[in-house]
Parts: sequence; structure tokens; C-alpha cells
Amino acid sequence: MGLLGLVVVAAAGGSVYYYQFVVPHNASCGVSVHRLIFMTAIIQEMGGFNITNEVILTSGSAPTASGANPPSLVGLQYQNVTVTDHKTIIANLGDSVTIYVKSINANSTVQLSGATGHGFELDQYGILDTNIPWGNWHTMPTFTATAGGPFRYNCAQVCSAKHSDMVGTFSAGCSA
Ligand SMILES: [Cu+2]
Repeated sequence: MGLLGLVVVAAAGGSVYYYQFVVPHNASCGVSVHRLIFMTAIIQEMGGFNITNEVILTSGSAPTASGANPPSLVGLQYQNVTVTDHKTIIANLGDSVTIYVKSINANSTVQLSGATGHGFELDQYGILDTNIPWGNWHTMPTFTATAGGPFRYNCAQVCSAKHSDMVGTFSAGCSA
């Protein structure tokens, strides 16, 4: 929905002219923040994706994960966000979002023997990582939430019989 405005642009010679304009859908909600989303990935039979925690960076830039080491928040200023839905990534329109994914080896016969890890795909924002090796953390490219969705994210490596169910949702509004 757009914002309709009416502005007086000229008042001369006894005539008043109005200029009407439409502001496109607002893609932000006040002050935008940078959200860091931490999640694990395991075969769907054992739970699939799980958002373990979230922080809002209040200064500094997003860290990069390296191998088995989770991204470090040491030296950064941030506030914790309570995660209530562990499948749905929620942001406000205009926010920057960085997603970290750790691939967990289920060590189960249900996991396909040929799989080398899980993947992460969020088509709406052009994110595609087809191989996060077992035990490793990967950092997804930071993006700006410009649309509400909900948009699907999914695993991008065939990992078990229920691979196609290994999905979650990204959603942006103005109340996160
Ligand atoms: Cu998978």
C-alpha cells in the first residue's frame, strides 16, 4: 500500500495548484539494524534446520565463520534477540541480515552416504551454498530485507529421503 500525499506547489494569482504524488511501498520500518542469525542443519529426520540464536549488531561489522569455529562475537557490541520460532527467520524491512549455518553430521544410516554436508539456499536473495561440509560453519552473503515474503529457504544438498522437506521461511515485517 502506498502513501498518498498532497502538496501545494504553487499559489499565485488567486489560483492554487496541487501536486499529487504516490510514495512507493516503504521498504523499511524506522531504524534498520543488522541481524546475525545462527542456525544448524541436520537431516530432516532429526529436525532439519534449527535457528539457535540471533543477535542485533549495535556496532562493528559481521564476523566471518571459519571451518569448525563459529563466528566470533568477541569485541563486537550486540544485543540478544529471543528466538521463538526456530524455523522462521524474521527481520524488519530494511534490515541487513547475515545468516550463519553449521552443518551437522547425523552419523545415521538415514543420512545418504554420498552426502558431504548440507547446503543453504534462499532464492529470494540469491543465496546458494551447495556444500557446507560436516562440522563446518559457513557465512552466507549479507543481504537487505526488501520484501516481506514469506520466502522459502531450503537445504541445497541431497542429504536424506526427506531432503525436500528440509526447509524454512524468511519473513520481513515491521515488528521484529
Ligand atoms: Cu540437507
